[in-house]
Amino acid sequence: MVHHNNDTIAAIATPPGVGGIGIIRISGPRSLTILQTLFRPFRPHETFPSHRLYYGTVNSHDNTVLDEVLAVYMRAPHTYTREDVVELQSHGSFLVLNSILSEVLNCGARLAEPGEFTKRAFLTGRIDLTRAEAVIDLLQARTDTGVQLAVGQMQGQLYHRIEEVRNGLVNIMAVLEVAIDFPEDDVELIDTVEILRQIEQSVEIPLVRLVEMADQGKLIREGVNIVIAGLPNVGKSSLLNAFLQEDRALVTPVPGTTRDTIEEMISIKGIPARIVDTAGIRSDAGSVEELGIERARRKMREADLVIFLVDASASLTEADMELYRSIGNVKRIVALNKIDIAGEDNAASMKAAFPDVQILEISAKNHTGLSDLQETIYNRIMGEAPPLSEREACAPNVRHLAVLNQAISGCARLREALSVGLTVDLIAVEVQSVLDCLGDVVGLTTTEDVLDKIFSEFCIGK
Ligand SMILES: Nc1nc2c(ncn2[C@@H]2O[C@H](COP(=O)(O)OP(=O)(O)OP(=O)(O)O)[C@@H](O)[C@H]2O)c(=O)[nH]1
Ligand SMILES: [Mg+2]
Repeated sequence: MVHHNNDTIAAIATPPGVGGIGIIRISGPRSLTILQTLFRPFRPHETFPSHRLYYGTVNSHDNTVLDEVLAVYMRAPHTYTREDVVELQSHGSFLVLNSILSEVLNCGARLAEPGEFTKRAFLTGRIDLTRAEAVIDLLQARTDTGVQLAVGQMQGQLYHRIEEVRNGLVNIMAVLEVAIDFPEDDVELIDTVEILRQIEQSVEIPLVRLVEMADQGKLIREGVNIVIAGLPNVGKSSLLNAFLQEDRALVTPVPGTTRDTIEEMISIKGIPARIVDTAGIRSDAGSVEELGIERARRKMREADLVIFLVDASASLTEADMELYRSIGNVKRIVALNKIDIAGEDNAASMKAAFPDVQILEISAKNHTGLSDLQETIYNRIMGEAPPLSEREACAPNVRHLAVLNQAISGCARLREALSVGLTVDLIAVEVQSVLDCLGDVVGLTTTEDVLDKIFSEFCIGK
């Protein structure tokens, strides 16, 4: 892929708002000239040796001091973009940053598009596409596990796995090409059985393993919706507060305390979960509560998992059971709350009312049974997905998954072509199509629109 960008881009790289420092980032051939034009080092320098920090001021074109800054010049190619890069670290005032940025733009830089620095790192070949995508995953990660996966991918975990498979295919291709170049020596040149074995061992099996890991990737990137549902006063808000370890929702002994839904993010063993506390559902509610109840029912239907709460210190009612049945097809866990004041017999008889579902005993008030509950939630969510093994973990995203699945179907066609004895050049076509899919994952053959879509998700300055 040829890199055409000869212009110099600039942007504020730190978030808007007040901060200790703010950074303006410049990349491209004019970076050094811009630095020399705007920056007045306190200790005069003839030149700016690369990768050093300089202290001075940034002055406007009429020589007004805009701020005291630290400046760094990083000469290509050892930079984020592989181009010349300058970073100006000013005080973290948005006004100051803006005035410095407009001077930089006056000196011939143009405002960077979202993700353009990272896009350049990709286009200049410093990183492949999976690593560029990992940068955005890292910025958007909502749990420590999300961060770990993003960092792993940024270091090439996914890239290397794909490269290994690609290399296997390239070797197969080499064998086929020999056979194509010397057709008179006939079919004996290709050992069909051996090639079939290689395709299975070094292509299909590793690709299927990657696809299996995509489920985890989806969970970790997108998270899940967990809804706490139940009759009024069973302790839903208390459970939300217990998860958050703070008094987020009002808790009172009066049924009907929560009128609206309350949503907060928590981490369930590394999976980001939006946990929703709902209005207790009952039939004789007032009109405001009625609206909350409608909303609660809707949330319940949209949930990935419902925690159905019952009050284990009271007796189970038909209203509990009716609500429970209305959960429909959504995954659920039943939690018997207030176990601290419930009689053992009562709890036991309640369990009998919920066959075929996991039932836990908890006290939201005393925070007992919560780690079991989290464990159960995690297992219900992960389902068949293999557990996350820290170092090995790799999490293909939705884009990778689609292309990997194409590659796997390509392998099936390839095996078919081999076993029915198609000509070597037709077999080679199938090998090439699988190779192209893998090239797509790492960005070798990815189309311009796909690239634009990926990088537009970034923020400006990244
Ligand atoms: N003993 C005991 N009391 C609890 C427990 N959990 C909640 N409670 C009490 O039950 C009452 C109702 O708790 P909430 O958390 O407000 O119940 P809710 O389900 O959110 O109620 P609504 O918002 O009205 O639907 C409060 O007095 C809580 O202190 C528990 O585990 N044990
Ligand atoms: Mg409540």
